[in-house]
Amino acid sequence: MDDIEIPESHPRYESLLTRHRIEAGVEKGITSQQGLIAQGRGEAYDYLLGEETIDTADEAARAAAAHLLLADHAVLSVNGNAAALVPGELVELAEATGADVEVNLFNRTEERMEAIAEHLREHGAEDVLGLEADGRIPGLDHERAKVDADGIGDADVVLVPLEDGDRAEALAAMGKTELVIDLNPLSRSAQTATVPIVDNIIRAVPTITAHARELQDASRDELEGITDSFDREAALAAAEDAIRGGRLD
Ligand code: PTJ
Repeated sequence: MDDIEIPESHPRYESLLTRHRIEAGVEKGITSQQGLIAQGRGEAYDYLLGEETIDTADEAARAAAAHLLLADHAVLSVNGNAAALVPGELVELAEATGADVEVNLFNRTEERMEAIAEHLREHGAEDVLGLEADGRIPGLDHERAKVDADGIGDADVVLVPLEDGDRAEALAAMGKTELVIDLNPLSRSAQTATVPIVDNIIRAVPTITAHARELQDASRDELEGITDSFDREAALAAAEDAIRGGRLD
């Protein structure tokens, strides 16, 4: 992250920077080894999407911003990949929307929980939830089910970037409004989301923040108009079409 030298003119600048961040995340004890594989999968979809935010992903990001602003209690769930790729950007999104930040891991270890919480604090987070682990997501086995009772346990709106499908389904079954960032429109996470944002987390988080800032003074009616008119099925279909159309270079 810090000692990297990739010329910005490189045609794959963003992709190389992303790889470097994930690698540094593994070295720092933040990202799991499986996170490398997950990133590779994501990259393949991103390549086919043209490595850009398609219009429907931008609309989804706007709907996600509106949900976060309307929420009674919004929580941004942070795993090892999200923490490595967009730590400061997640803190900014939390500030723009009043959401809490909670570390929530698929492969949970106390060492990684602590390392991620510390990494987020280094990037400006004041309160980082997830370490209490006094709540449970029903329907999951012990370690993967742990959440904070006054964090994700209590939230009505949760942003889950790069979530494992099982947990995304279990959170949805709890009746939470689930905002998912996932480059694969066919993944169970994207398919179960209230708002699937089919975009790279590197672009998606700043896009949601930009919409949230722009909507800061919007009325409840206006925000509800945005959430109600968002068509998740159409967004998923458009992303799938864009990927099938693919790119040939
Ligand atoms: O840090 P942990 O222990 O919580 O583990 C995190 C990972 C991501 C390893 C874990 O949740 C996992 O194994 O996830 P999956 O099942 O591999 O799913 C990850 C999804 O994220 C896949 O559908 C990928 O296409 C997608 N993805 C990968 N990189 C990105 C991405 N989506 C958006 N932006 C990316 N950069």
